[in-house]
Amino acid sequence: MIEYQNIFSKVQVHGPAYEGVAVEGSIWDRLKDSTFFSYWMGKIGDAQIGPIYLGTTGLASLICGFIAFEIIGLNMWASVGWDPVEFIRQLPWLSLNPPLPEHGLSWPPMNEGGWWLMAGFFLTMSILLWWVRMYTRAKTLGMGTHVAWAFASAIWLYLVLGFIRPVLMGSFSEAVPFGIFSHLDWTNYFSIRHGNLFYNPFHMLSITFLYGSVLLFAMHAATILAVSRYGGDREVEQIVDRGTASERAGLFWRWTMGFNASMESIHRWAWWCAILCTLTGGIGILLSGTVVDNWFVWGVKHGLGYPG
Ligand code: 07D
Ligand code: 07D
Repeated sequence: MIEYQNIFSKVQVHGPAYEGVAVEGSIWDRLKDSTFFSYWMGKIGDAQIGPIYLGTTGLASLICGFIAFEIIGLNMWASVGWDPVEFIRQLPWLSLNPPLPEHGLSWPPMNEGGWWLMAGFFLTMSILLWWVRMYTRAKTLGMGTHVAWAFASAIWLYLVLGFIRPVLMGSFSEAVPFGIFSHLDWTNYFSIRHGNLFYNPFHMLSITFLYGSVLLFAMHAATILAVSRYGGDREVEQIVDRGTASERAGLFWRWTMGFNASMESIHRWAWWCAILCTLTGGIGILLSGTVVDNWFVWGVKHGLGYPG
């Protein structure tokens, strides 16, 4: 059927499945026949699914993640007497808790935190192996390792919360429980225990970068969408054939606030803003209870209290 098409018609055009650039150094072959097209995924991104790279670290990570998931899930299920209906009904409130305080950093009985330690170990292995996978995949493709370092910043906060700070405090009971609401209760309790986390300057920084990331993301996404009618979303063309899109986008911001980020710098701003959220956050948590016991008292002492 012949249809009228122009460059603004919403059609999905695609050729034969593309295996991707050839690279050296992979020990596993690319799964050649695993590629397919999804019309609906094409609505939100690239319609071609695969080839996916599993690899040794990927497989090891998935296995470790699966073990952690099973330990957490089975402990939760056991906590409702193996009743499947209650398990589903109470799932958000179920929890696998860290060791009791009396066990300090020693290995506790399985039901008093041993399962938590084991799940934590496998979850951490899974996350670290996934990090290695991201790093090596980027290297193999000849890319920078920015994604891996961004992920490392999140892992830093995760490790501070569940491992580094508990070790410094001398007890795994300080760590976060595995559970939907129990981890929220833990977060609330942490703030109260340390005299209101709002007075922790690193919590302030972390929030600033969180809000900053959201603001930058909104500004960048909106700007590119606003010039996509001039081809602004087609980054390659904008680089080799300077059109009107980038110039308009830059001028818009110079008009409205006198300054514009460059096509490259906006991504550096976004990268740093996001990275610093969890980086400063991890510092804030690490200092709580180790260096500063009560952030409100600390704040008042350092001039954050009401001036009177
Ligand atoms: C959208 C990418 C997809 C990821 C998703 C999360 C699991 C957990 C495990 C049932 C943005 C997958 C979730 C695999 C299942 C079990 C045992 C990322 C996107 C969809 N939190 N937190 C959530 C984690 C901490 C806090 C939601 C993880 C700290 C608050 C989800 C960690 C503190 C609120 C979740 C972690 C804290 C949440 C949505 C690890 C301080 C919410 C997350 C490993 C930082 C929100 C009911 C999301 C909510 C929420 C997961 C750590 C505070 C369950 C995996 C200890 C205040 N957290 N969290 O979308 O609705 O992230 O909670 O450190 O309000 Mg949390
Ligand atoms: C948790 C990094 C680890 C995640 C990893 C992901 C999987 C899933 C599954 C793919 C999120 C592993 C992934 C396993 C795989 C699938 C499906 C990142 C994580 C490695 N706070 N607060 C922050 C605000 C209060 C408290 C940060 C706001 C209260 C504590 C953030 C408010 C009290 C901690 C922030 C507010 C309190 C924080 C988190 C307002 C509670 C932390 C940044 C408006 C009553 C954490 C220094 C982040 C931190 C943290 C925001 C209020 C407690 C900026 C906006 C006063 C204990 N808070 N907070 O990116 O770093 O987390 O603090 O009230 O530990 Mg807070």
